Amino acid sequence: ASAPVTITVTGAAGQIGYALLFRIASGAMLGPDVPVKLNLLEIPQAAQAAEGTVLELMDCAFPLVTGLEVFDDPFKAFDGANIAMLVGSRPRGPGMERADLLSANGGIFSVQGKALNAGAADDLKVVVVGNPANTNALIAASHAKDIPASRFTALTRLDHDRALAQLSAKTGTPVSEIKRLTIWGNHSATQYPDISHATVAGRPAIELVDQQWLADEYIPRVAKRGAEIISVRGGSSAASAANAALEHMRSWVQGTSDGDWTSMAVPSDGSYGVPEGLVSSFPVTTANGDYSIVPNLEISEFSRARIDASVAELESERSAVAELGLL
Ligand code: NAX
Repeated sequence: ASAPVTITVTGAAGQIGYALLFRIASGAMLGPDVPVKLNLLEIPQAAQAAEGTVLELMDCAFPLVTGLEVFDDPFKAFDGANIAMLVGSRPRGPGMERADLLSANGGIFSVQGKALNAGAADDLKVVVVGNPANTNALIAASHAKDIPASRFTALTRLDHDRALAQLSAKTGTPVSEIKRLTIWGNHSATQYPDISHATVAGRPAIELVDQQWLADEYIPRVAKRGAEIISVRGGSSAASAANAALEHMRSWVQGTSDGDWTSMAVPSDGSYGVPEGLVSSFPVTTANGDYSIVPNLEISEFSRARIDASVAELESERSAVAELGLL
């Protein structure tokens, strides 16, 4: 058997944490042959609830689990981490301004960046789930000077999967036959779900749907799906978010399939006019534990305007956190 992979999950006592940990432990993320050591990070007030989750994880007697531990100190929790899934963050409370939200999360992600820098393994891979996910990833990366920024990614796979599901429903085609869909930009309502390169059962998606449906229904439905879930379920997306975080890591580790790609928010290398360093969602392929931004896609005027709008929002978040001294 291979050596155990150390996975640190933050916000372990939250609803996404609860939906995520059991599936990682079962082997759904890294496969049925890879033992896992799970480090659960929580704030002190929620550490006991995380201990409860550990009792339940024990009771599953998962054969792949070689270790289970709860921490309230990020430096201990990230020690030796190969994979870090940063789920815990500070939600926007009533009357909270964006600057308050950014600074509360800046406090969390700057410390976690330093802790990762101090002790994580050389092959570290990070996915930030906690919102504002893209900018939290930027903050964490900027406090981890010895770790390549490219290891810090943020989750837009849930948006990607929502976009697949909506296109599947509209065209009556199984998701397995839809390829090359892209989420661009920020994990927020400005994101751009792009079907212009997508194929549905081998045919160009844009030939199967009309422009009005695309602009007036599809794009806003995908971008505002989080709010729709809250209003229908009475709580924010949890199992679907956990699944997306798991699939993000699984793709990164195991690779995307030939002829297809996925969406990940990654530090820009300047591709597609996205300013270098911004953590923005792109179409990416993965192989051998590395990802690359899909090059040379043609960007229509329709797409350009939407990508630019979401990137402008990311730039304003970056300036706001820079002004707060968080970078
Ligand atoms: P919960 O409020 O259920 O859980 C969050 C947990 O994080 C709590 O147990 C809290 O104690 C813990 N926490 C807070 N600060 C921490 C710190 N410094 N270190 C360790 N743990 C800490 O939220 P949940 O529904 O699980 O959502 C978690 C985050 O995911 C939120 O920020 C949410 O906005 C974000 N989401 C991101 C999505 C994405 O696609 N990128 C989609 C789903 C979700 O909305």
